[in-house]
Amino acid sequence: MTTAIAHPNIALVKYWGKRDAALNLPAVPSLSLTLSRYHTRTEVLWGATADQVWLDGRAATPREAGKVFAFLDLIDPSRPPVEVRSVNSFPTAAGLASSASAFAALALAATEAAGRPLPLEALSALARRGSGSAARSLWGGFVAWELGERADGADSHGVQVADERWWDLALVVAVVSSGPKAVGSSEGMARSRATSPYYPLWVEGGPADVERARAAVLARDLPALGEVMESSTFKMHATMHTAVPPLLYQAPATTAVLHEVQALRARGIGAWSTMDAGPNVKVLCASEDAERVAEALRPLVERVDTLAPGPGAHLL
Ligand code: 2P0
Repeated sequence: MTTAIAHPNIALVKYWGKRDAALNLPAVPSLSLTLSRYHTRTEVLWGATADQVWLDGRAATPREAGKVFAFLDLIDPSRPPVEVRSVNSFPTAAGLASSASAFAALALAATEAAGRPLPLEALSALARRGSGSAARSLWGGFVAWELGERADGADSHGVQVADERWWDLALVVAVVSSGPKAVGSSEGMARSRATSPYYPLWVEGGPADVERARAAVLARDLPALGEVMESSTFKMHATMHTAVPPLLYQAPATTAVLHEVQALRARGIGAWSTMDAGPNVKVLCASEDAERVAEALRPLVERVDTLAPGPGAHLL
């Protein structure tokens, strides 16, 4: 058994839209923060008695297993049977980027188990084929996912901007609902691209947002990072709301949290919101403000988790 651990990441500047769906090549660059504490732990036995996938202790559905086996075939098309056991320490499929840590951990464990280890950038490009956001979970801290120019996608991978020790920030996760989302990200992205009149503007603005975020991280300028993160979030959700039929990932409590974060800021606490393809809100703030932010959000939601910048994927 080869075991790898990877942590999810939350995009501060979002990936939403593909220029090539088969290769998972993004229409926009993105920039994320890898999280502490939450993780996926994946064990791979290369050369098992039969192909098997276990997720959180249960047999995977045929659809889930099919995605895993297609991914393993990318590593070696004439591979032996493989057994995969993967466990998440956090709720899956609720806009908490479980596919990012899942495919980052699988890419690392499976290439190692197959005796085909890869350098980090190639590993990131491989993880991207499983799920786009997984390209960013190979590194800790702040990670940009570059668009790349090559048709085969080999240069569309993560690049570390600053590691997890660079900046003492917190991400307070307000868990509105830990159930699975109604419309998966790939389908939602395709719908925004095909039907939202705002989608071209969204794509046009992506590179400048990543550059603003990169500069803010390097300058440790939290108001600048918070502002571009909120702007990217709401522009992405505008392409969701204006898709046909509309994609509404928010729940009523989501809006309550967004208002509370604005109220916190009006009281002088530096806190900024982001949302993904789900109802949960993640709030970026200085670690010294995290408890005050968490306290304000707790009455509004199911649960509040306070996370810090976390490390890259690693083998055990
Ligand atoms: C992100 N999301 O940048 C964006 C923001 C959701 C909203 O990446 O289709 O599971 O597997 O490439 O990576 C979630 O989408 O999508 C995602 P696929 P993925 O984090």
